[in-house]
Amino acid sequence: MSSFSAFLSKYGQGSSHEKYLSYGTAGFRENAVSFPLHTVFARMGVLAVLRSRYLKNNRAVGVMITASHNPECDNGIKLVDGDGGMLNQSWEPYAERLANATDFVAAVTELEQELGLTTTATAAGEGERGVVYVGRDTRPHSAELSECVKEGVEAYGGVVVDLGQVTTPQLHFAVKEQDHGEYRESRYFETLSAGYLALRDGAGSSGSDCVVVDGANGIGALAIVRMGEVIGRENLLLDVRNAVGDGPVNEGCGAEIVQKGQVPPCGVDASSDANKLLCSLDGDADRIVFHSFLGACAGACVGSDSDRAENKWILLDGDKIGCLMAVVLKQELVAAQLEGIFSLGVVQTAYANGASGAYLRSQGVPIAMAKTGVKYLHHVAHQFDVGVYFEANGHGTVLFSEAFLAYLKENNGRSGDTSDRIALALRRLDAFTKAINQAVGDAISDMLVVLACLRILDMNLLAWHAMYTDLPSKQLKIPVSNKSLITCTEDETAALTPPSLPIALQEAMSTTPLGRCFVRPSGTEDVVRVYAEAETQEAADALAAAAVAAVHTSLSSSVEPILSRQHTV
Ligand code: G16
Repeated sequence: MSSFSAFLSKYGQGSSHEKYLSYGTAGFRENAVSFPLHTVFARMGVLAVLRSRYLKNNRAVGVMITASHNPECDNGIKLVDGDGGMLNQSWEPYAERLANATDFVAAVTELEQELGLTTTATAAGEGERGVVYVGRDTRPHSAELSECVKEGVEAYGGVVVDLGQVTTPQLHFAVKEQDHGEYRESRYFETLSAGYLALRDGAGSSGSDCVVVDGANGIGALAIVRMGEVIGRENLLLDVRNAVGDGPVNEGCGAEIVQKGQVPPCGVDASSDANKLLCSLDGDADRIVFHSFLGACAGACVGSDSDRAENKWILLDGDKIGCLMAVVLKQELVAAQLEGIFSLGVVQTAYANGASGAYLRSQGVPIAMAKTGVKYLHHVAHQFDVGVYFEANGHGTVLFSEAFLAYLKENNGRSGDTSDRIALALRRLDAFTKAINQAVGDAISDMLVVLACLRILDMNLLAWHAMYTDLPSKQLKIPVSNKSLITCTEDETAALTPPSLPIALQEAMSTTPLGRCFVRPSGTEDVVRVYAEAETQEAADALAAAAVAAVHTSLSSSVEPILSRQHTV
């Protein structure tokens, strides 16, 4: 589409929808069949050009078409900022403004003026036009919606770099790495694979790491096969289940149902896959959890004989991944004699199992808290030189400060005055910074780093699982039409409204040994999420049920007065 006026006649000036679209936990998400997403996506193409032009020097930004962990019928948009991170939060209201505008031209003109972008994009010269990297997942509607975004970019005078089908973290990585020249798809695979091989170099026995991967029927299944080819079967043996075409994205498989439902995905088998390291990605491969069926084993085992006889299934979630990485990083910081010079910390959310926090404290690793959403954790992790952040759902990464990276650059490889162990630790820390995707949580990168960490600690998956024992927990979601009636404290550990809700939750917790629960409105689905943990599984289940009842009661008694405060278009 060549002109902005043609764009306007195709997509219209006014709003295409009744509902007010909010920029949620990770962008806009709706049912792609029943909601008119095309206009919103085209408008986000325009917004992306504005952001890129605002950042100057043709700093590219990214647009990802995906609804990530949601069912296949949903689609959504994630905006990637010029540094490769999530869109700066100060721009979320601008995205909402354009998505919901009833007079789109007026809204764009107003925004241009507010941002001081005096030349209109269509009249801007080379170097000022704005560049947008566009990626998409494998959902059936993603290709068409991606065209809408591209039309918005081009009609508004921007330049599209179409990455095609990529994982969300691949897009983030490409945007972050744009200083290295033109986009080259292979750079992602080369960088991460080299980091992984360097990190595991000389650690543990030689030979391949073996993993069964549940690809959630999504894009991650394609990308991980490619990563396996680059790394080579002599180093990494992948057995991919739930690949693209095996079923709808995330249906019966993937990280979301495995972690939240605490059940194995389809495509794996309790007896033929016993004792194997299994992992599940989500629909856009930005999160991962590990799991396994305990079976008869020759060496040291955890779990009782009966657990193994029954092929008991165990889950190693984002908390366990964060703890594993923190332990390795701490060990290597100590070995490099850098502890106390560079800070290390872990960022968690209210969903973190209480046992993981206790474990980290016992290891002397400081913990910081953030509200749900990697955009919040990422921000908090910057307070450490080495900031590990993980949500229990498996979304996370490690960030390193500029000072720490500069120190590694100067000292890694220096010989003479460094002992072998110091030199090894510096090499490992340096390799860690390359194997991990510092732009965003990345299932494939996280998988490689976990495999290397297990080698470094000479730990099998059962020993990793035994690092600490999770408190029994239960997660549920309640479909509601009015989730905004529920509000929480900043850290999401306590409800604020409806007023009866915090009282009811407090009462339920007070009678439950080691009971902790909270509820919060989801930022990606029309549901209220419930989390409960307690001393026993029965108590956690009962506490979750009490929280569900409290949500229903409080909503039914407060609908009238609070509904009037809902957004209107
Ligand atoms: C997104 C966010 C995550 C968040 C998840 C669920 O993940 O990036 O940080 O934990 O949504 O959020 P909520 O509980 O608000 O629905 P993804 O993988 O779906 O993009």
